[in-house]
Amino acid sequence: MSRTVITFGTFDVFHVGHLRVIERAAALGDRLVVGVSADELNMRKKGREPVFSQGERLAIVAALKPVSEVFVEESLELKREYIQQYAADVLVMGDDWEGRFDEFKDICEVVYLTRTPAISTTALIEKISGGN
Ligand code: C2G
Repeated sequence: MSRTVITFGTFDVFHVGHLRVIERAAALGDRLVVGVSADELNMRKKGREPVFSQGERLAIVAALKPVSEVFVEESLELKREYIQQYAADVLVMGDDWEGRFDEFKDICEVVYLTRTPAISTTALIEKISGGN
């Protein structure tokens, strides 16, 4: 039987940390579905607009070889619905979210993967805007 993995993220200013988590998530099953957070969700969550729009972020993630399907994550509160809608067997998140999604262990496996060290969208934005 085929195993569906689901993961979520903003994936703004796409970098190798994003790629690694997507590759490792895909390796846990046969089909990887990725929820890419909506611009509006980002404004609510981080108080700033992403550098790349949700359409651009979706296009980048959808073009990756390990990704089978993408959708727009409209709300953090809809995780259970998304897991059910995509019939996910495994929910994968980076360990910055450790423990936060344990409530879904009743409907799927929940796996937290170690983040790739020393790289983040925020650090990249600072580096680029600082010019060093
Ligand atoms: N990530 C990673 N290593 C990094 C940076 C990010 O493994 N150096 C992982 C994060 O842990 C996450 C994914 O890449 O699993 C996407 O990261 P973000 O774009 O920062 O996602 P976030 O804003 O945390 O959105 O519903 C949950 C949210 O949509 C998650």
